[in-house]
Amino acid sequence: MKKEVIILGDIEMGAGTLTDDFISDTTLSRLIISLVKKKHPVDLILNGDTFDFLKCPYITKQGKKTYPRHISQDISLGKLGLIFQAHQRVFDALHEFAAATKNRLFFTIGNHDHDLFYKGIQHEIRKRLKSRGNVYFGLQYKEHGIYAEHGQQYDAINRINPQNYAFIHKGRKHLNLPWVSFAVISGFTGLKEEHPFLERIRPIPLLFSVHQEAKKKLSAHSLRYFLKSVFYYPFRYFMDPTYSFPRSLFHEFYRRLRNMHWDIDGVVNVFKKKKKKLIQKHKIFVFGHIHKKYLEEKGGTVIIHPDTWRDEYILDERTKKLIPKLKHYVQILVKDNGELQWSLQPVSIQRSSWNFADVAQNERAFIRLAAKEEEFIPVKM
Ligand SMILES: [Mn+2]
Repeated sequence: MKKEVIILGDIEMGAGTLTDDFISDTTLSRLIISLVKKKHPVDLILNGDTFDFLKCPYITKQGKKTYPRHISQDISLGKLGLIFQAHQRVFDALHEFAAATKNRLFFTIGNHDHDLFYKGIQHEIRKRLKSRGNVYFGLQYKEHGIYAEHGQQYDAINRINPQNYAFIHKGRKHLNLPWVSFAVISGFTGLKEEHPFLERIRPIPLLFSVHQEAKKKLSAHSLRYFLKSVFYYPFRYFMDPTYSFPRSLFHEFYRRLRNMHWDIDGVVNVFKKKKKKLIQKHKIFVFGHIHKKYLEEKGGTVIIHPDTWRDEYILDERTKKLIPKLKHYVQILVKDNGELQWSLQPVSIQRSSWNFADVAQNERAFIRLAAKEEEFIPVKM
């Protein structure tokens, strides 16, 4: 065999606080270590949203927890330090993986880790992993007829601008995030701290149907933020680009607000329309972003979403029980003759199912319990 390619995404590592939903450090580091033992070269692609910089707090010099919307490289570096601390085992495993120069590690950039555009962030990650020139950052991975990217570019409201990943405001460089990302930072991190567990539950419409209070709260919250973004912020903060509202997306946001539509729209159909040429040149396509398992095979081409590595649950409509999602990765063997053999591999985790009613009563207790079941040690909260 020439090479093995492993693709997984949406790990969303944060600072280990209430806004961090990644707790599967044991399972993920075990998987990475299993790759270290392989004799052949391995390309490991962490396919976007590897880090959740968006919901990761920044601790000021005075020790205060904040969620700033003006994200200079120093702010990003501060957050990265917290993420390294909270998820040491994952970075230790990645370091072991990258210690063999036959292996290569790719971070594709997603909407939650836009900060990876900063050269200083790339440098710190390479330093932490003691890279031997085999750690890469970019928007896509395309080799051996395999194409992987996060997928936010086919989602109108989360689309980023790679040519202008940052802007200058008051003489300093800050990340140029999509409007939704600024809304998450300023409008929703507080709500996430209040309801840290509810946000891990899918499908969202079913969640709202059994928890009217959460629906009302989110609805009121979003409406307020939306109205301010259109009628107030652009005037109050006229010179500040983080407050500019994309007029072209007004109808889209309005529609979503009216329908309480919080799921991410599928990216596959938009990709197919926009990238016809690219599709002809590759055989296997892997995306993230939507946090749903998806598989489509047709005429020798396959499109795969391996789902998320966040701690997420499916609410069972009949029993009202929360079923923990499995984790998945895409494994592709590149044979000596260039032939590709792919599979979508599930990774089982030992987890309990809980009654939704119990969880909703005491979200923080169940956040702690979930962490305990996966041997993850949260930061004091
Ligand atoms: Mn994403």
